[in-house]
Amino acid sequence: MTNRRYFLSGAGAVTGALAAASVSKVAMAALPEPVLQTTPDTMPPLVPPSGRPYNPVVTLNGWTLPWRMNNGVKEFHLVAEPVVREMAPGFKANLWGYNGQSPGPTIEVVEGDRVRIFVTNKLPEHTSVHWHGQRLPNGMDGVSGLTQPPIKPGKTFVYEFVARRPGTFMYHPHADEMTQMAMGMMGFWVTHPKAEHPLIDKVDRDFVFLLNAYDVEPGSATPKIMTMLDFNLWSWNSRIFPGIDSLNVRLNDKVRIRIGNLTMTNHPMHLHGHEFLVTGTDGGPTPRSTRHYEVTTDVAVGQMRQLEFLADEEGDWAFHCHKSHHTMNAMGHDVPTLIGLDHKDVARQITNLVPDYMVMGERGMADMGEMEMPIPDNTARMMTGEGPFGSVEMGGMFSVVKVRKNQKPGDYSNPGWYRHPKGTVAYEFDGAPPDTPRRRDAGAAAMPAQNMPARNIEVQVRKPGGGHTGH
Ligand SMILES: [Cu+2]
Repeated sequence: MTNRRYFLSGAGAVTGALAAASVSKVAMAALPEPVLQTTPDTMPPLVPPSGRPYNPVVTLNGWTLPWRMNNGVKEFHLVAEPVVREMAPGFKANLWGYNGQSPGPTIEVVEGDRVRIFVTNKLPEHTSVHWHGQRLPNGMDGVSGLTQPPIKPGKTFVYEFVARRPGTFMYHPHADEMTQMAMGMMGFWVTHPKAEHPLIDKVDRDFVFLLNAYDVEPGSATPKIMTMLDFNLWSWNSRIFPGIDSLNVRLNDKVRIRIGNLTMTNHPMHLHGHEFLVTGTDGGPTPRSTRHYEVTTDVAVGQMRQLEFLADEEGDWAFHCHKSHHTMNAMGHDVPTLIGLDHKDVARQITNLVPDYMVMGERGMADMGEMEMPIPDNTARMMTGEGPFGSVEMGGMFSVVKVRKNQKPGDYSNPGWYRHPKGTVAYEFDGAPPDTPRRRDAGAAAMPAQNMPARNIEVQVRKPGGGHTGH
């Protein structure tokens, strides 16, 4: 928490805060001091210092925005600005975000809270903030041109509404969206229930993150904003594996993971070793009768999903998007499949022309995890991550849920690699390969093969010849 600055208590009251209107200089002086975050580390949960109590969430590689109470109103200050985000160790990207990071800080409130959010625009172009999924007055919905004028560079607007329903939400601009979301402007929002809720269970750990994607050419640092589908960095909270922190929990903890998708494609999220329930969607908590156990659930574009499970199996459990190209980092996409090809001849010929030529992929792509290949500066490795048994050969949307008996309640620190009990790890068989019995009779017993056709048949294809006959 050392990198956080908190609002000074007793800061001047904001008077005459105009909803969705720019604020005068006098009012600006009374704005809540913007709180900035300088590291991409996962910050501890922000235990609410004021207002109704709740069990705070933990933002993966992110943080929660502090607020100040002003006559019963929770006041936040978001600053839209260019940021440098370390997406993985050794790889920094020039993004746009809020309060020093992309994504912006998580906003956490309680059902029924009146919330006032000051948004200061330090971008080179206008912006707005849409509070994705919220019930609110139409003029607070943040659609530039439709429900408000855009927030010009240097201006501050005020949004004010009551957080009417509990659930999982997001925020993002609704002005030049293509650019601003491709550059990383987005954030998470959680509204906790104000009392015990029949459909919202208490959990021990509550993690949140956004799915986002960038197209940054290897060796450069700024995303290409025109990319529609062919992104090369698939990230959680603008981090890529192995830069994504693990989700560290205590054995038998009830765990909730809230996910929002602000990419241009869907992501089937897959958890190893446990089954989870989808307890919440865009519209709030799901009716219990609709819940069923899953190990993968799809999060479509623009959707939010809440997964819940009992972490009752110790270990290091992979948690990732199941689209295999989304667990890889930047690399040219035009690499042909070369498995089984013998390149020796080709390689020799090419090496005569291009001395540095290197063949990739003739035994699959796994070599890429360990290969000491020269890559441009400021480039994330394609697939990497050093595990206790070697390279994990992953990138992108991948992390690990670490379940430990000795993890203390409320301790989110990384416990290190799991120590497997003796005899519980897959091992190399060093005897003679056993003879696998196989059935030799075609079709086996259930349905004997008919052996048809009995003789070779010559297929004659007659192509339409001559001109059309004009039918
Ligand atoms: Cu995916």
